Amino acid sequence: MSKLLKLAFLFLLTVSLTKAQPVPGADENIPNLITFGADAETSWGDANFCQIIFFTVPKNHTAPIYIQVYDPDCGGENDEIQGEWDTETSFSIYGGKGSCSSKDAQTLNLDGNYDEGTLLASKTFGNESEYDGKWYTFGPINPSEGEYLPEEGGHVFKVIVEGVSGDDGNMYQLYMSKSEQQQVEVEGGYAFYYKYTIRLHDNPKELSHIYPYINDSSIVSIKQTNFDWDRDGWIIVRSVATAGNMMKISGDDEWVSSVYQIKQEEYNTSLDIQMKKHPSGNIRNNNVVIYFENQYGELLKSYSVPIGGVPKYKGKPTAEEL
Ligand SMILES: [Ca+2]
Ligand SMILES: [Ca+2]
Ligand SMILES: [Ca+2]
Ligand SMILES: [Ca+2]
Repeated sequence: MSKLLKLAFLFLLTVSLTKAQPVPGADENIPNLITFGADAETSWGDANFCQIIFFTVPKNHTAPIYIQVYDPDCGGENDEIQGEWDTETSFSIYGGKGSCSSKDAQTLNLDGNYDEGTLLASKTFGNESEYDGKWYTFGPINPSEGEYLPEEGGHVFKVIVEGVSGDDGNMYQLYMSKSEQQQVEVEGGYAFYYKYTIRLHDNPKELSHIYPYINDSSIVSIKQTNFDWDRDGWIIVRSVATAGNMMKISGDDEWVSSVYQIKQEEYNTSLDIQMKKHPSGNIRNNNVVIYFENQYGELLKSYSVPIGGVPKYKGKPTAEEL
């Protein structure tokens, strides 16, 4: 990233971030994250039984923070049973040098040193009614225990969610809070990720979004890849320069990719990747994986709140667009 773009990025962060700490975020309108136990079938929608989410605390925030998980258990409400409840899921929080800058933490699978850094807190949950439909709080955590990354404007924490055993789907939400008991935003804090494994809405009227950020003027194209979409509707890219272009969607237990050419106006803006369900509403409990790469095969960051705000198309639709 050029120095100018970095400055613009930090400026956009400070002016645009509100409601930035629930994951999934309010603007994403995604019901839940999901991670299956390691013995699950991939055809149920989770390709590799892990999820990694990053949280940034701005440099000027020095009071303790908390990482909270809604419905961390796998059982009762909010979760997907296969046979009987027998799934264990671990939630682990890392900080310190290398935890977030490590290339292995920015890849798709739990390979190499993905867990580099200092383990600050970890807990494994099974089918435990005590945590069913409730928030669990990790912390207090001192912001300085995160990895300081100037390009992110503060200290960054890594949360690794891993389906240790069993075959059920654990649905949950994450939150970075400045309160131990409640969900209270850390002003200027935000969350990002390189890959999302999520549950889509059942209601076809709901429109979900993901907001990858085009941070670098050397990006000429992005490749989106999705898994197990079950041909459920459409994935559409919208931006300041594109009224709406289709991206390919996958079938059952299948990976599919398509390429989108980046336009100059899109540098230093977010793309709005819209996930529109098929209007029949026949496809329920749909779990999917999605990620984005630049032309060098590097994964792009998506932010739970779009950097610079939700992009608004500024031109007239042309023939090839929707
Ligand atoms: Ca089971
Ligand atoms: Ca539950
Ligand atoms: Ca759960
Ligand atoms: Ca699916």
